[in-house]
Amino acid sequence: MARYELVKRSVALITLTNPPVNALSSAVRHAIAKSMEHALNDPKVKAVVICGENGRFCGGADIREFAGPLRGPPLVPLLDAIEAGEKPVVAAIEGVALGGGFELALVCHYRIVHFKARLGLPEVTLGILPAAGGTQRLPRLIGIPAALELITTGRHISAQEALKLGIVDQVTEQNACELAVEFALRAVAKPLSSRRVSMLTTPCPPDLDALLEAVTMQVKRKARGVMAPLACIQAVRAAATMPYSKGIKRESELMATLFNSGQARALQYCFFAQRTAGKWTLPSGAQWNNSKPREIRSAAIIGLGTMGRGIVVSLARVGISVIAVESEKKLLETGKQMVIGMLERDAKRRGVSASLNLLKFTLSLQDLKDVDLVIEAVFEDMALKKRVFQELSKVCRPATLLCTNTSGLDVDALAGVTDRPHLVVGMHFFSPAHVMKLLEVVCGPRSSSETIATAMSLGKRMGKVSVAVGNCPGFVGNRMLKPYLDQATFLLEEGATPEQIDKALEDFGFAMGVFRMSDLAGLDVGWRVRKESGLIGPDVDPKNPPRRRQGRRYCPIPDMVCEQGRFGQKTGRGWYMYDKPGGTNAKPDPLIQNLLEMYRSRYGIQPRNISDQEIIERCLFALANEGFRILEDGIAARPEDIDVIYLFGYGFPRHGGGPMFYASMVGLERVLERLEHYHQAHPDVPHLEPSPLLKKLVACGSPPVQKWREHIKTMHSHL
Ligand code: 3H9
Repeated sequence: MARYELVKRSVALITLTNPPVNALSSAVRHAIAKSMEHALNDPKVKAVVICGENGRFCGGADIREFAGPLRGPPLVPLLDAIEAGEKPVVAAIEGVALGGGFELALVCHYRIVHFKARLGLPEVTLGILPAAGGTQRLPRLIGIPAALELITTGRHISAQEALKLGIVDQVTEQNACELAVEFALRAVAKPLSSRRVSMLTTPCPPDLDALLEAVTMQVKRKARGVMAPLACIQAVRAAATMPYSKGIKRESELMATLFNSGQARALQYCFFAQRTAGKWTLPSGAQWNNSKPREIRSAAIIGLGTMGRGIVVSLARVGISVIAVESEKKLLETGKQMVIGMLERDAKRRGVSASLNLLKFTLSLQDLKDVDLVIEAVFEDMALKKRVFQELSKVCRPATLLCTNTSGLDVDALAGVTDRPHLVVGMHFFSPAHVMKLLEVVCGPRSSSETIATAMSLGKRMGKVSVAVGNCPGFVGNRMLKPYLDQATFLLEEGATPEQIDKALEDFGFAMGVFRMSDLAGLDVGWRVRKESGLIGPDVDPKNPPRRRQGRRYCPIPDMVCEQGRFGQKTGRGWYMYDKPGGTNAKPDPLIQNLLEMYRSRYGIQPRNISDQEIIERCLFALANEGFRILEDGIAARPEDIDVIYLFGYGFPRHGGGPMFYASMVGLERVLERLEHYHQAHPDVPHLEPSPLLKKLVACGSPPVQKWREHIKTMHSHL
């Protein structure tokens, strides 16, 4: 767990050896304590260097240990002892020094950093704070404003920025460890007192209270309802106003309030869920670690609408040559200008040069003969997509992968019109595609494991969080959205307003309430889908009661809104009104209020007061209930996959963990009881009927979310 060597006859080299990130597990802490004791007691040793194996200093405390009782030596006294020791200790930082790893570096008397290393205190992203002295030492070293910013955001910084901020002593392009040993030898004769960061006086700005207040407001605005950043601010205040010995106690008290909180559990769950999501597996036994992806050097995008443009940018900025195809000259020219502008802005922001030489724009599919992969992003129309896929089959070389960006159409039906169904897969990006991190990789029954591996690895290369899902209408994300949207509109019928529902959801932590989100996405898309699926229009049986379709409750209010030409932000009117078409400042619209009142009186609905609790329960439990059905149907392999999709694609608050984790936090028994209650009140809404899997899990004693898989695996998988 830590290797001890004597080098250059007088330097103790302690190497952390806990792959993959040298996390400070109890065994590692124990090994560091023993090694330090040995080094401090051995008269031959004049100085100490601490480094990490495999080019990684340390990724911090072992997060997996947080779930159990504390074992092994606690970190704070261990780190305090390193700092207080009479022999100089040098941290040789390569790869990462994060969280407890960074705190370990802060107690070393000197820090030498490789130029590619990243440092930071990301604890806040795990719902906790840097509780091994990080909140007390960093402000003493770099001042309150800079420390506050790093601690409350959890941002990783480069070696160069760390040098500029005064966190590290030297940045090197050489082997940091070798340089640190030389450095340590030179440090032997120097006094250590000024190098003990906990002994420094925190440089305190004159307007401390105003500064803390401003940061508090900023944090509350950005991360509504999130506890950890606020606790971080209080801990930093202690660093400014108390001696280290008291400040470290305050840090520990604040940590105690966070450590067992639901938010910390949710955020730590998200950390692991995100990493689990990449580990796809098929019933055939093919999986992420036994399927080799193909190398993709060139790609083509068909369609330069909003999605197509974003996909071109995502590919080009990771060095893939892209041919972009449009059907008309004017559309091609507009798309080209937009893509170039987006790439130039993106490159400027990242301080690199725009990779415009990788782009080619064309009107002809014939130009795609040699590309490695094609992503179709044309209008959401099955007949059109089939024509494109037939054409691609003829034009592209037999080995070219054919992918579709459809947001819900049948991927296998598209595969069926090609000459290579095994090379067809869905790559469902989210808008705007160059910004949104989520990618649903939709595996058709005939997609080969190599095809899936290639789409997943391409997603990773583009910086996406890729999740493999099965093929069904709407896949995972959009399939679950339907019951969620339905509940929101039923609540409107029953007496709520769009702003009341949005506020309840935003107070819960959603980036945007359901109606603001719909206005942003455009209301006409869903309207068209409802027309195509026969829910409205000439195919509807005239004998149908107006609030019932296809044997279930139906709310026609969204159709009435669209009939008035209100398509959301782009038309300046939707569920809200905006100052102008394309405006973003949503204001409640009295016309919508009127429409709702008229609607209720037409259908004899007596509006009632609806509580925020009912809004949250009906929207979120209906969402999770569909998630359980998706697990039963084998469309998602794990609850973690569903949660990751909602976290990265639909603005579900990270501190809620995602819909499935949230259901488990509330308690599956309670979710079941509430769904039964609401289904009894609304028997014509099948989505409120508790799913068999939910009932099964409750009957099995409501196991934690990580164990649900054991209850699902006997069921059919579409992956
Ligand atoms: C802390 O330090 C608290 C202290 O202040 C106070 C305590 C008193 N623990 O991300 P990757 C696993 S809180 C356990 O795919 P990359 C990870 O799950 C901690 N496991 O690699 C994965 O496992 P698997 C503050 C960890 O190269 C594998 O390592 N530190 C930890 O893309 C590879 O991870 C942080 O928040 C950990 N600390 O990125 C840093 N870290 O292979 C968290 C990773 O089974 N870590 N694993 O799926 C990271 O941000 C990234 O992992 C890192 C590497 C940037 C280090």
